[in-house]
Amino acid sequence: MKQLILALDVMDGEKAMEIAKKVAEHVDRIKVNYPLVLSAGVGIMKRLSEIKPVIADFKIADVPYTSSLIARIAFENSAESVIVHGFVGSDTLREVCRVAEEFGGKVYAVTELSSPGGEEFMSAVSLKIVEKAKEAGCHGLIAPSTRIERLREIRKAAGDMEILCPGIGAQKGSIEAVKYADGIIVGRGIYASGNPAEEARKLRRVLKI
Ligand code: 3DU
Repeated sequence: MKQLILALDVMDGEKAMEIAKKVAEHVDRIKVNYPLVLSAGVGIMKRLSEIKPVIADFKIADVPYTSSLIARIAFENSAESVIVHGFVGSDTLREVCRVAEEFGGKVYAVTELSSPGGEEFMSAVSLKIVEKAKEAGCHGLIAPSTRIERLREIRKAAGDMEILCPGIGAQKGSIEAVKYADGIIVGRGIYASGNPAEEARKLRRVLKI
């Protein structure tokens, strides 16, 4: 079954916990990013991980050593997986995968951002990123639901790597993405709605079709 991942980009820890509990029965995993972790502290990951597995979307993009420290902090604080930028190249990708392996965790590499700017530089190299991410041992990829034609190409190159797609909802990505992806990542479409549980339930129903 296709996964539904909540991108919990709120900036208040208690609010995050409240939303996570409300939507828990409809989502598979919770993705945290800088807005929440920098506001609420890294400890929020452990609390959320008691509800659902946590993906640490720190879009790691540094030299291998610094990247390894960031990945380690994420896994030591209960992350189930981390997201790394793919453009960093093989050495950083390999190093983050090495740390993940120590913890039995997973690594997802960003291919091209779903925002319009993702096309300016990243689309030109995203298939190469797929290749490098695969060679480095990444478990999966992050690919855009906002450019289905690119997603289709990425799917072809990815083989059996898992693909997660952000962009549905606020960024106006297409739900057609579920044809090529293993899961969708939705933030504002759920947490910024009047009724997060209901929005998550509706998305879950779409994923089952
Ligand atoms: O646009 P939304 O509110 O549904 O949130 C999408 C989340 O996914 C957000 O955390 C963002 O940082 C992340 N993301 C993208 O939106 C696009 C990417 O290419 C990669 C990650």
